[in-house]
Amino acid sequence: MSLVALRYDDDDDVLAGLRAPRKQLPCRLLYAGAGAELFERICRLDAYYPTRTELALLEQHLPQIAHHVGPAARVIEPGSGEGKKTRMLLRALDAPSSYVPIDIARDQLHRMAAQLRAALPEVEIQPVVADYSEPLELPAPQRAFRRTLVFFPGSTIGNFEPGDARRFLARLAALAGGDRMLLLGADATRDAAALERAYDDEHGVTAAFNKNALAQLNRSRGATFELDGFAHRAVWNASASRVEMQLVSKRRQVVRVAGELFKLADGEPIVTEHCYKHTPAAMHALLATSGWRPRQVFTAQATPFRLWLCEPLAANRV
Ligand code: AVI
Repeated sequence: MSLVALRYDDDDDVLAGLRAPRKQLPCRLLYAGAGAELFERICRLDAYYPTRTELALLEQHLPQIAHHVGPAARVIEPGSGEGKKTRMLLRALDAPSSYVPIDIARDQLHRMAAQLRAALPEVEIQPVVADYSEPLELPAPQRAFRRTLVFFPGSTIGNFEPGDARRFLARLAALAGGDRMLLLGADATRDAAALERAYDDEHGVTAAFNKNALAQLNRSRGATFELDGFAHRAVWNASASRVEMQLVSKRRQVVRVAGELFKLADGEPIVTEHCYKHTPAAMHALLATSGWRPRQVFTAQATPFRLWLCEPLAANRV
């Protein structure tokens, strides 16, 4: 999920990113501390269309998806979040055997697992505290299952750089095994005005979310960022098919991070996140190079947001 191939050991990608000619920060900083709650607020904004579009798609198509997946599936979800979509999926599936949510946020994960156990006592819940963008092992299942469904909604695949996205989806294919399926939510919106509304909302929630990356560095790395010295900007880069979340320096300034000084020019951006918008052609190519192929694609009416239900690339269809 790092923006470019910077070293990702401990926090050194922070310093490497600030030393780069085009300054950047790892997008995980956005979600730290207050960031998780700010992101939940973004998801509730009218202007942020992906969440409600995907919820409507799930509402409409889950019966058909459940039919394809069949009974007694094990469900794996990297980055499980607050769990609304998960509950919809598990309720729609035919007697799912187990659910494995994978998330770095331990407290939120265990809270969500406890709620799910209460709501769906017949499903085995096996939470895994881990950074899902790194290699990981799954817990041994206690109950038999027929196939594994990987659930990766929310268009989070758009926050991976193209090479990272390919490696990640290939790793999920290996993790899920031979009899696997993938349900992936991905956005293909390329309307600059809609993207600007969604990523630079009038209520300033996305701006606060973006600046949380700096606040997090002030807390965790002894940084001296003055949040008022930066402006949130969301730039649609059509040729790269991505929204670039930036924090633009409002003046010439010097900041200290982990004891190192960094100079910023007036107007200089720090890139904090890329949000790629995958056209159908781009998604077909990404899937084909990572061990998957679409079985059925569900497209929203108002916006080109899609649910991609995928199976192994080499699957023999009858
Ligand atoms: C988590 N992810 C799918 C969001 C997106 O739309 O790329 C993150 C986000 N960044 C700003 N607003 C939302």
